[in-house]
Amino acid sequence: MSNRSKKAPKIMKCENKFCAGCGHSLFDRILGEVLTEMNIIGETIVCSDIGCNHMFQYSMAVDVIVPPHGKMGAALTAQKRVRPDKYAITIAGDGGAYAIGLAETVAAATRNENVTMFVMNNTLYAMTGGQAAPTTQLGQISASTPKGRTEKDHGLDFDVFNVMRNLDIAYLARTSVANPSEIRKTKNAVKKAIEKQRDNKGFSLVEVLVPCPTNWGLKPVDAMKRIENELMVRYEMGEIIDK
Ligand SMILES: Cc1ncc(C[n+]2csc(CCOP(=O)(O)OP(=O)(O)O)c2C)c(N)n1
Ligand code: SF4
Repeated sequence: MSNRSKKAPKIMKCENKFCAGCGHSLFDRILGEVLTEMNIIGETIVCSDIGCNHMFQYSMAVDVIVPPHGKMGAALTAQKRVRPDKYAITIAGDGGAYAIGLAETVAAATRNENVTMFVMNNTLYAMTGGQAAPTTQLGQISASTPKGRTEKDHGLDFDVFNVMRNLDIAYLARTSVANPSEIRKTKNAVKKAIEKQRDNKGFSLVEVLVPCPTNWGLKPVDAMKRIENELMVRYEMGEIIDK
């Protein structure tokens, strides 16, 4: 029987610190492979938001800065203007990018800043204990919606792409890590988003639907099924803007 496992690139310097079955780890491996294949590790600074997503920096050997939570759109803008010779990339959560940081995310997109945002959407604030975020789905149980999110009490969930799709930006895509085909699409989107920055095309954002089995109260395999059966059905998937 052939061994089809692929060795992790050297940029992944040690085992990650995420819970078993966490989607952030899959994304980090994808980003590590893309930075390695594009040969731009030394030319990249990752602007890391606070959240479980920030734990990439323990296992990925790349330069990192950590601005205040949610301010990635502003911090990336500053970073790119001060060091235009470096790729300005962020890894953020949906809480950071779409709640506390919504204004900064949309403002950076409105200016079509030449930066790249990767937003891990796990439909809640994971690191602080699983509270509801704008992305928490109707009916979803979270630490702050113990009976499930309702329109009456918590409002409808918010799809930021309804705003972003109308802006003059270089690239907007939504993918997931739910199966091998989606992982390939994510890798392709990550590469394309970074290429837009390389070619000075402007702002790019890739949202990746990732499981949080711990706060969802699901086994890892069932958390992946939730992405396929619920989230990938609810959201528009694929490339929405590609200029
Ligand atoms: C200004 C500020 N407000 C709040 C917090 C507390 N805080 C830390 S992480 C986090 C939420 C993280 O959720 P998300 O961005 O969705 O990332 P995830 O943990 O799900 O990967 C919050 C509210 C903080 N660190 N700083
Ligand atoms: S709490 Fe959720 S998002 Fe955080 S490391 Fe664990 S599985 Fe991942």
